[in-house]
Amino acid sequence: MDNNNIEKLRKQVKKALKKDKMRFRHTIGVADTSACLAMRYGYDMEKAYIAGLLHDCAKCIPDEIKIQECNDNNIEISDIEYNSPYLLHSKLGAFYAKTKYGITDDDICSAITYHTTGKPDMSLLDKIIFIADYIEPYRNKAGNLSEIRSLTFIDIDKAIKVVLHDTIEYLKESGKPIDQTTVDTYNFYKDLYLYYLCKDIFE
Ligand code: DGI
Ligand code: FE
Ligand code: FE
Repeated sequence: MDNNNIEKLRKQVKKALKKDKMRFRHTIGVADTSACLAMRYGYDMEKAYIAGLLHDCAKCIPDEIKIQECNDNNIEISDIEYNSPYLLHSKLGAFYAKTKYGITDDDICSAITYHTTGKPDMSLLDKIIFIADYIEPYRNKAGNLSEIRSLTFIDIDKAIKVVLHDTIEYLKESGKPIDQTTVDTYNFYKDLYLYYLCKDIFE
């Protein structure tokens, strides 16, 4: 890895997240976990580490500024995002990765954009960041964490299905609006075996 570049990004993110000390600790947890998953699934470790480092870089921006920054930079805001502006930290984070952190790699920007809701048929890096965000060592609130952690290293797609299932249940219980992308992602990973079956039939 280019350790000088990583160190530069690490310091910059630490500053951006200084309002919330736990957030930087989480960020390092996600970067480390993403690197481990890159080793497991044969992905570029440096790209995974950088995406992990930057995934929440817009998390500490106040909600009204998030909305303003999205409006100023032609980043579309859905009704659900207006109601739950914290969701915007993903899209805005990808924008900051490009504009403030000098990231030109589309795979990294995509993984940041979709790290909260996921999306159907994610790239390997999208999946690594999505799941690393949920299982990194400092996370301790969600249920089934130890099962999901070991499942992630056996079958990342199945682990993603479980995470989405549990997230949707949590959102329902807490009465929060559910983004259509979250639902679409769950349906995709729930029926993944059908997708592969049909792919084989039509190819
Ligand atoms: O930023 P983090 O806290 O590290 O993690 P994250 O970006 O995955 O955000 C987690 C929160 O996002 C968690 O409380 C669940 C919530 N979330 C995920 N999908 C949706 C959602 N919230 C709403 N309202 N709707 C969604 O579809
Ligand atoms: Fe996040
Ligand atoms: Fe996160």
